[in-house]
Amino acid sequence: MWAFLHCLGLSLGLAYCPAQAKLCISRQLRLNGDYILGGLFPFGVRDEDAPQQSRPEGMLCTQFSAIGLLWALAMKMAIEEINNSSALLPGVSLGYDLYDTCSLPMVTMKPSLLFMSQSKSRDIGAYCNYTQYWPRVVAVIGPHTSELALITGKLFGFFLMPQVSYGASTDRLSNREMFPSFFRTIPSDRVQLEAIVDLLSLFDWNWVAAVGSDDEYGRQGLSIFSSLANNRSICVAHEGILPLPKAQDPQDLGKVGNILQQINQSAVQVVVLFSTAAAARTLFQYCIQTRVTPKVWVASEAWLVSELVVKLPGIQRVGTILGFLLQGSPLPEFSDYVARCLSQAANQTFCDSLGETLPSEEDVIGPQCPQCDHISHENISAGLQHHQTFAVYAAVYSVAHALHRSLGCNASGCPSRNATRPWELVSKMYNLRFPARSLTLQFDDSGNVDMNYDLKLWVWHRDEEPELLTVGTFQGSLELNRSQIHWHSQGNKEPVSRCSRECEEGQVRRVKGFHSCCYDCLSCKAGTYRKNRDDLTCSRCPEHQWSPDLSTQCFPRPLRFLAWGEPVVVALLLLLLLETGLSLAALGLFCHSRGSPLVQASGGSLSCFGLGCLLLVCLSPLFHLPLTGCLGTLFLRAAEVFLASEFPGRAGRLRSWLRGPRAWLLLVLLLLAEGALCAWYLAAFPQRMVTDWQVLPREALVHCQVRSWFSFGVMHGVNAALAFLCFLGTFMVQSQAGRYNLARGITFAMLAYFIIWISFIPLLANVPKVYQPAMQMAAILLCALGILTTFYLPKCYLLLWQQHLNTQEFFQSFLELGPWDRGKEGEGKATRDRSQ
Ligand SMILES: *[C@@H]1O[C@H](CO)[C@@H](O)[C@H](O)[C@H]1NC(C)=O
Ligand SMILES: *[C@@H]1O[C@H](CO)[C@@H](O)[C@H](O)[C@H]1NC(C)=O
Ligand SMILES: *[C@@H]1O[C@H](CO)[C@@H](O)[C@H](O)[C@H]1NC(C)=O
Ligand SMILES: *[C@@H]1O[C@H](CO)[C@@H](O)[C@H](O)[C@H]1NC(C)=O
Ligand SMILES: *[C@@H]1O[C@H](CO)[C@@H](O)[C@H](O)[C@H]1NC(C)=O
Ligand SMILES: *[C@@H]1O[C@H](CO)[C@@H](O)[C@H](O)[C@H]1NC(C)=O
Ligand SMILES: *[C@@H]1O[C@H](CO)[C@@H](O)[C@H](O)[C@H]1NC(C)=O
Ligand SMILES: *[C@@H]1O[C@H](CO)[C@@H](O)[C@H](O)[C@H]1NC(C)=O
Ligand SMILES: *[C@@H]1O[C@H](CO)[C@@H](O)[C@H](O)[C@H]1NC(C)=O
Ligand SMILES: CC(=O)N[C@H]1CO[C@H](CO)[C@@H](O)[C@@H]1O
Repeated sequence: MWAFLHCLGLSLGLAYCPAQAKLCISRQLRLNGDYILGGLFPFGVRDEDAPQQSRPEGMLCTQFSAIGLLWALAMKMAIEEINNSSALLPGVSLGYDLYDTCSLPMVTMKPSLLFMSQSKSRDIGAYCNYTQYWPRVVAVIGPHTSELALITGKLFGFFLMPQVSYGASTDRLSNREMFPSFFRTIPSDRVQLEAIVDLLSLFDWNWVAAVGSDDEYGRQGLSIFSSLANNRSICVAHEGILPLPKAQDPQDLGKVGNILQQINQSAVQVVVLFSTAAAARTLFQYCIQTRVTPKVWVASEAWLVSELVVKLPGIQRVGTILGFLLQGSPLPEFSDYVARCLSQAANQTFCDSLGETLPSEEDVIGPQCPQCDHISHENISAGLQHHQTFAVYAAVYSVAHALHRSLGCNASGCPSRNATRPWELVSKMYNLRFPARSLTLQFDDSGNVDMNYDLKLWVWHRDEEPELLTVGTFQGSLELNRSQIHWHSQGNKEPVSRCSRECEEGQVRRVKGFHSCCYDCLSCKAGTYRKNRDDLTCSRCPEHQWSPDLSTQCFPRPLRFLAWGEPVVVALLLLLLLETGLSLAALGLFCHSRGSPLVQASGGSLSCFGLGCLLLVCLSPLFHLPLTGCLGTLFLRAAEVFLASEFPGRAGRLRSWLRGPRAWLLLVLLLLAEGALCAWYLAAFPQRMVTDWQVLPREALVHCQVRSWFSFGVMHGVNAALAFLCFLGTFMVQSQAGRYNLARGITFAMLAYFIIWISFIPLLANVPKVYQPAMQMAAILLCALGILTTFYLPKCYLLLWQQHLNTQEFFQSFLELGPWDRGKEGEGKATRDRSQ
């Protein structure tokens, strides 16, 4: 009843509207020709409060959608252009038959069936074989939404009727098997979503919300966006599905509120809104009402330029809006063409001349666009620059070029005017390359064309409608002009939309929770480093490299060894100089006064030899051998003292072994034994340089390895045994008053020897490994210096400054052993005489 009244009211309204002259646009939506192209355009929008249908009647779409009519006019213009042109399809005329889809599948079905009906009839026959079937149209342009294209695409796909959409962008339509005859003159949504993901990563926004409308377009877009974002390490904090505003019930508003609340809670600053214009409008209405803090809204093409959103009061308060729009090619004369059409349609003479060009289908399909006859230029002027107009224009050209090829036409004419059936056209359209204005487009394997996108930003000048400013382009990759972007945020600051702040250099992420974008930052310790920006753990440096704390790279470790110029080495050198100087001086002095009683008592030429060995201890690389020489001379002295004090009677017999050539023989034997040990040590465990990576954190320590501590000990053992015997033989020996005690010098020397080597062991274990070689050298030098100062230097002192003590009597304890070497005695006497 209500519906009836509504219809009545509408028709009455139209009838009682004499001020607005009736146009005849609805009668120009069809044209006869050799080949007819069907067209599906959204001329109307269904009344929101129209009742639910309970019977399969024709549906009434009363609201006018200007953009649908403009697209239809673009198709009309393209076909006229082709008809006028002599290059494309010469002599062949194209016709068209355009119907309303009302953006509803139920409304779209009827014209689709009509297109498939046999020409000059309204029947669709049921046959086994449709190769000989002649449908009314040769191709269909449209429909414009993915929702509708998914339905018609399958229907036309069965008959292999070519269908070229100018607006259905869902990625599912790229499926060649499901939609074998579907083509479109726009890229799939995937391309636009790749551009959006590029935009997000360019601004480092990795914590975003994604909202899609509750239809094919939104759901598919959302799912592709999620997978693309995931691949680029962008986290989708919240995903929401916006209800379509078809049936406005409070539950839906509640859903919108929920989505907004969750967006608000997750603290994202950027929302990707992949939705139809109508759904976006409801969201923004709610947004403006509840005063949600301004955000960055990344728009999908469907609502970026839609009047529904642009004209929403208060829309400038929702924040920054940007999105991608197809570039296409401009159609500068289109607005003139539309104006001409409108003025022609108002010309009664012209309208009367139209006549019936095609059999009228009004009885089955209803009036094609009754609303179109009651418009003025103002009603449609806003949509004149719509970016999809070019897609319609290009769609017509793609069919025309395919037909041109199918008929084998050239510039002068078409040889066979034999009719081409729709399915023959489909094969010609695969991978078809065709020019459309300034662009050359090509259908790829899935029937899409490649086109560039412009990044558009909404810029408001005072309270007017926003201007769309181009701030970047996407041609496989995004190029951006950042200086042109005005953020609708406080102080035009670039918004930051991240879950966690960027980690500093040398820190890695420890992800907390579900999202990889939310993390704590952990610092890499020395010896480890952050290899890649997104690493979750610190990597260890290779052995030959080091790194400080918080590092992003490793540095090579320089070799470390005791080098000339280091303070320790300088000190050692000074010690060596002192030792060598003193030894040389003592040696000179001893040799000079070789025959004096003092030197004779100390061993004579043997003591000179001992001093020489002591000098060599510091200068030769293998100190054990000269040390044995030195200790050997002292040992002979100590043995003599021991015999003299313990076995005074028998000493004389043994003394010949301790002096003269036999003593030398003994010494040589000792040296040979030690020499053999040294040779064995060097042969069995050759010196090897090793590089130690563990000891020093930043450098590699190079040192000589002691490969067998046992053999090392054995070599030391000979010397230690000699020293021990010396010590045992001399430490108890008493001297008579007023006599020189030779034993005490040896005791002290051995004490020095033992103190130095015994303290060397714990010191060596405790000094840093770098200084261990220095420690060893110091021990050798100090050992030599100790023997020098305790045994030889006091004697030098006596030789130099206490000449009067250098007498036979003073050194009596020895000399009383028996007759002294006669030759030397005179000398000794002479010295004594001289000193007196
Ligand atoms: C086609 O040619 C006719 C006259 O030949 C002209 O009036 C019309 O504007 C042309 N149409 C287009 C779209 O160029
Ligand atoms: C369908 O018809 C065509 C032409 O009439 C014929 O060549 C073809 O073999 C037929 N196909 C089948 C499966 O019958
Ligand atoms: C991410 O994208 C790259 C490049 O497009 C592709 O090679 C890779 O397979 C993708 N990875 C995932 C997990 O989708
Ligand atoms: C958004 O969150 C802020 C603070 O977190 C709160 O003040 C505001 O009311 C919330 N708005 C909505 C619409 O939930
Ligand atoms: C109306 O159209 C006719 C024929 O197309 C033309 O001769 C006439 O000049 C037009 N009138 C106006 C006012 O444009
Ligand atoms: C066209 O615009 C006029 C004035 O703006 C308006 O009254 C009329 O309803 C519009 N017509 C349609 C079909 O939208
Ligand atoms: C066009 O095709 C016809 C017949 O195929 C041929 O005779 C003619 O030379 C062609 N013209 C041009 C310009 O190629
Ligand atoms: C095409 O036309 C020629 C003559 O114009 C005719 O001989 C031929 O059989 C026709 N082919 C088809 C497929 O209709
Ligand atoms: C970016 O925009 C500024 C201001 O409009 C302009 O001067 C500059 O040339 C643009 N740069 C690029 C690379 O487009
Ligand atoms: C409406 C229109 O432009 N029709 C033209 C179609 O093409 C033929 C031949 O090219 C012309 O003669 C028509 O005028």
